[in-house]
Amino acid sequence: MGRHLSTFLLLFLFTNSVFSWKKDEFRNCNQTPFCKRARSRKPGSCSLIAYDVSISDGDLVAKLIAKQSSEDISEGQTRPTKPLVLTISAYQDGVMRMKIDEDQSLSPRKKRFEVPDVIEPGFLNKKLWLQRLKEDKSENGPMFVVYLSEGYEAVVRHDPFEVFVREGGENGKKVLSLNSNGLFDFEQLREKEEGEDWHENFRSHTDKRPYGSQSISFDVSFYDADFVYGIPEHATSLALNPTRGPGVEFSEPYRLFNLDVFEYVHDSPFGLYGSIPFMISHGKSRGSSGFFWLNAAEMQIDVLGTGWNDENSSVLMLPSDQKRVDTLWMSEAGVVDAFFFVGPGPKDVVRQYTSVTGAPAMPQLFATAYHQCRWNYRDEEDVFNVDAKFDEHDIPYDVLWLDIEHTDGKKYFTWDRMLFPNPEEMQKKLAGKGRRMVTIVDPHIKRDDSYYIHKEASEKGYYVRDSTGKDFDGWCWPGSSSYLDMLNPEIRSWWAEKFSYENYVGSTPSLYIWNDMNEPSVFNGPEVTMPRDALHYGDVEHRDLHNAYGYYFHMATANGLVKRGDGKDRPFVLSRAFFPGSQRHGAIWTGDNTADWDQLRVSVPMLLTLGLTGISFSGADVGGFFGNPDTELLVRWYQLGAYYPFFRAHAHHDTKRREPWLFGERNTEIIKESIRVRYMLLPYYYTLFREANASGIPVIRPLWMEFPTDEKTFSNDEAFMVGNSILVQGIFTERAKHVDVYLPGDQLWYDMKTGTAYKGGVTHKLEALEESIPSFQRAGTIIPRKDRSRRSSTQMENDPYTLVIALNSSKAAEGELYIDDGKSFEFQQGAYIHRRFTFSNGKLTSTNIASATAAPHKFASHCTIERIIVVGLSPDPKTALVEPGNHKADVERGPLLLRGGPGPSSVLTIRKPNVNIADDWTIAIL
Ligand SMILES: *[C@@H]1O[C@H](CO)[C@@H](O)[C@H](O)[C@H]1NC(C)=O
Ligand SMILES: *[C@@H]1O[C@H](CO)[C@@H](O)[C@H](O)[C@H]1NC(C)=O
Ligand SMILES: CC(=O)N[C@H]1CO[C@H](CO)[C@@H](O)[C@@H]1O
Repeated sequence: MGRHLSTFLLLFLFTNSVFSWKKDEFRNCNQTPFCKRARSRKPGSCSLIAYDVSISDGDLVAKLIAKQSSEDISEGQTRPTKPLVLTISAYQDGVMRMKIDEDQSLSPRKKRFEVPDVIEPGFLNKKLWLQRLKEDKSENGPMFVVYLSEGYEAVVRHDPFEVFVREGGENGKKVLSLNSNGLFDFEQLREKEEGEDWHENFRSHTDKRPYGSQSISFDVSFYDADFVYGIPEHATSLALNPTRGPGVEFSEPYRLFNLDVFEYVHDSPFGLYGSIPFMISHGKSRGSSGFFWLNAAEMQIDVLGTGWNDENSSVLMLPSDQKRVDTLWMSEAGVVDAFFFVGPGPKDVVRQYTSVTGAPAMPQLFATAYHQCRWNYRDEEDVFNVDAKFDEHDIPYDVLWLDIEHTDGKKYFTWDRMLFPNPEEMQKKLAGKGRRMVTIVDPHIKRDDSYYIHKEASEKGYYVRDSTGKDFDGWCWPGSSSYLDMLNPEIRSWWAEKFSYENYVGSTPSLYIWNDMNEPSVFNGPEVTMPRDALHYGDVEHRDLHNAYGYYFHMATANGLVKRGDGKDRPFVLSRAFFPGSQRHGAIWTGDNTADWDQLRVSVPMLLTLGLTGISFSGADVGGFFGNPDTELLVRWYQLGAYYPFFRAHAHHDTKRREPWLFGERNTEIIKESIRVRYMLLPYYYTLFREANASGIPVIRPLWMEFPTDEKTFSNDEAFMVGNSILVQGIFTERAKHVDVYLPGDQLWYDMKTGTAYKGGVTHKLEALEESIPSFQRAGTIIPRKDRSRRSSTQMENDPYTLVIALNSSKAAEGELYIDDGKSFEFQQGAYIHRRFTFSNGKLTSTNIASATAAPHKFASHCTIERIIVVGLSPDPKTALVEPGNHKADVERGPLLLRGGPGPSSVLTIRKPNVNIADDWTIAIL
C-alpha cells in the first residue's frame, strides 16, 4: 500500500497532475556523486596489477597494486595507494566467488560492511579446495590459471588485472569476466584532509558522510550472450535494454535502491521497492551465465550497448569473434563479494544462484490460491458481507486481507475495537470455511508512550539511531515514528515473539501477516526513505545496509509466525521490499501499480524477472492499486493474474469497490471462471512450488528457459510458461480483436479450453476471446487438476483428480504430481507423495519418484483419479484396462477440456478409472 495522502502531499498532488511519478523527489545518476564519477571513467583507466598470486587455504589470493604514473597524479584522481586483497574460491556445481577488500593487516579506517545472514550456511560446505596454480604466458605477461570445476578454469591476469572464467583448456572460450574494459575502481577509506567537505546535499537533506567516498565500480562481461536479464526491481522489459551507447532508450542506469515510489511509471530503469544485484545472460550459441554481487548499498548498473566504447576499442583485449554483453556495476559502499555462475543452461544458473542465497520456502497450499484484499475492509460487517458474497456467487477464495485501518491508530498488533470488536471470532468464522485472514504489520512504530511496542523498543534501545545517536524519528502512517533495527539478531527475536498468540491479542492460527513500507518508507526522509547516515547495530551506517533493511524485517516476521503456537505451520508473510534471500521468508508483490493497460503488461516481465532471481512466489495487484480499472481491464487482469504465482486483488482507499460480482452477471461469470481455472490447476501449481523449493527453478518462466535455443523467445515478455507444460499469453490492449501468439518448439500446443492443436515454431494470429486469454498445453506433458468447485482450497483436500494428457508426435507424454499436508514442515521428514505419470504405447503408468529417504507412510492420501483426458490420440478406443485389479473403465470421445470449452473429436475421456493417486498402477487404452 502506498504513500498516505496527508494534507501536505494532497496539496502537492493537486498542484501537479494526479497520476504522475514525482521524479524530482528522487536522485538521478548525475545527482548521485558516486554514480556520476564512476560513469565518467574511461575504459582502460584502471591501473591495478595483480601480484603475489598464490594458493592459500584452498583459495587463490592476490594483491592488487596501483601502477602509479605521473599522468594519473596530474589528473587528480583518488587512486588506491594501499594494496587491495583479492580472494577467489570455488564451490561445487559451477560457482566461483571473488572478494576484493582493503587489506585488514594495514588497519584501514574501519572494517567495510559485508552483508551477514544472506548466504545459505550449506553453501559454504560446498567449497572446493583449489590446488594447482598454473602460470600461462600471454602477449600481455603472465596469467594465473586455476582449475575450478568440471570443464572450467579461473584466470587472473597480471597486467592489467582482469579476472575471468573460461571453459577448460588454453584456448577455452571466456564465459564471464571482470575488468576486461579496465573500469575497476575502489575508493579506499582515508582520513579527511584539511578543508575537505564530505557532506552531500539533496533537496533539503544533508548526508554527513563521515567516512567520505567509498564507492566501488567495475565492468562485467557476459560472453556468447545475446541478452542480459535480472537485477529487479524495475518496471521494464524482461531483456534489459542498454543504458549507454549509440541510440539507447534509457539514459539512466538501472538503479537498485529500495524506495517507496508513488505511482511508478511502466517503462523505466528507476529503482523500486526491492533490489537483487544478480544478472543472468542468455545466448543461442552457449546458453546462460550469471553474476551476483552481494552488497546492500545503493547500486547502479549500466547495460552497455553495442558500440559504447567504439572510439576506444584499443582497450579491448578479447578475441573479436566472441559475442558479448558488457555491463558496468557501481555501488556506494561495501566490499566486492561477487559470485560467478557458469551455467550453461538457464536452469543451471538459477540453481547455482539459489545454492548461494537459498531456495524459495515451500508455501502453504492456501497461500497459492486466490487472495481478496482492499484498503480497507472497513469492519467486521464488511468482512462478513464480502465473505458471504463469494459464497453467494459460488466464487472460491482463500484469504481476506485487512490493511492499516484495522488497527488502533496505526499501532500494529492492535485492533480498532469499534470496527473489529471480536477479531478472534471473525477469524474463526472464516476458518470454518477453510479461509484465512491476513493483517498488515509495518516496521514504523508509532512514537506513543502508551503503545507497548514503542515503550519496550525505546527502553531497550531497539531503534535505528540518527547520525547524532538519538532514536531516528521519521514521519509515516502513524505520524511521528521510529524504526526497529532489524540488523540486530536480538531485536529480530524480540520482534518474532510479538507474534505469539499471547502477545498478538486478537490473533488466531488462521491469521497471517503482510509487511508493507519496509524499504523503509519515511515520508519526510530523503527520497522518501531513511537518511544514509542513520546508524544501526554495530554502528553500521544505513547506507551500507539500506537495500537489506526490508529483508531483515521480513525474516524476523516470518520467524515470528514459525515460532508461534506449536511451531508446526509454515509461515505466510508477504513483503514489498526484498533482497537476495527473501525467497526463504515468503512472498513478494510488485507494490503500488496503477489500473492501466501498460501496467498490466509490465507485470509479466516484472514477475518473470523476480522468478529468474530466486523469488518465484510473486504477484502484482490484480486490477491495479491506484485508480479505477474499467471493466474490461479488470476482467483481463483476473484472466492473467490467475496464473501469477501469487494471486491477489488489491485496491487503493480512494477507488470504487471492485469485488468480482460488481460488474454485471456476464463479467462476474468470466471473473469467476478465471479464478476457478486457478483452483483447478492448484495441484499443478503446488507441484511447481515444490520444484522451486527443491531447485530454485521458478513457477512461471520466460519461454527461453524451456526453449533455450529458440531465438524468437529471447525478448518475448508478453507470454510465459507455467512450469514446463503451460504457455499463457496475456491480452494487453482494449477491445483487442486478435492476439498474436508465438508458440515455441517443434511440437504441437493444445488450446487448454478447446483442445485445438497449434503448430510450434510459428506465430499464430488468434481471435481474442472475451471469456479467456490464450493458454496452451505443450504436447508431451501431463497436468494434474482438481476440477470440482469448492469455497476454498482447504475444502478440496479430499477431492479426486483429473489428469490431462497432451500427446506429442510419438504419442507420449509425462508429468508429475507432488502432494503433502499443505501446511506443516513434515514434508521435510519425508511426509509427502511424489508421482510421475508417463504415457507411451497406449498406456499410462504411475510411478513413485519420492526420494529414497521419503517416508510415504507418514502422509497418506485417499484421493482417487476420477477422469483422465487424453488429447491427440487418433484411433477410436472403446475401453481402458486398469492394472492391478484388471478392471475396465469407460472411454468416451470429445467431452470438455476446461469447463465451458467444446471438445474436438481428438479428445478422449477415461471415466472413473478410480485408481488411488498414491499407488502404482497402469491404465492401457484398448
Ligand atoms: C523448502 O522449504 C522449506 C520450508 O519453507 C525450507 O525449510 C527449505 O529450506 C526449502 N528448501 C529446500 C531445498 O528444501
Ligand atoms: C514425447 O514426449 C515424451 C515424454 O515427455 C518424450 O520422452 C519424447 O522425447 C517426446 N517425443 C518427441 C518426438 O518429442
Ligand atoms: C567514447 C569515449 O570514451 N571516448 C574517449 C576515448 O578516449 C579518448 C582519450 O582518452 C577520450 O578523449 C574520449 O572521450
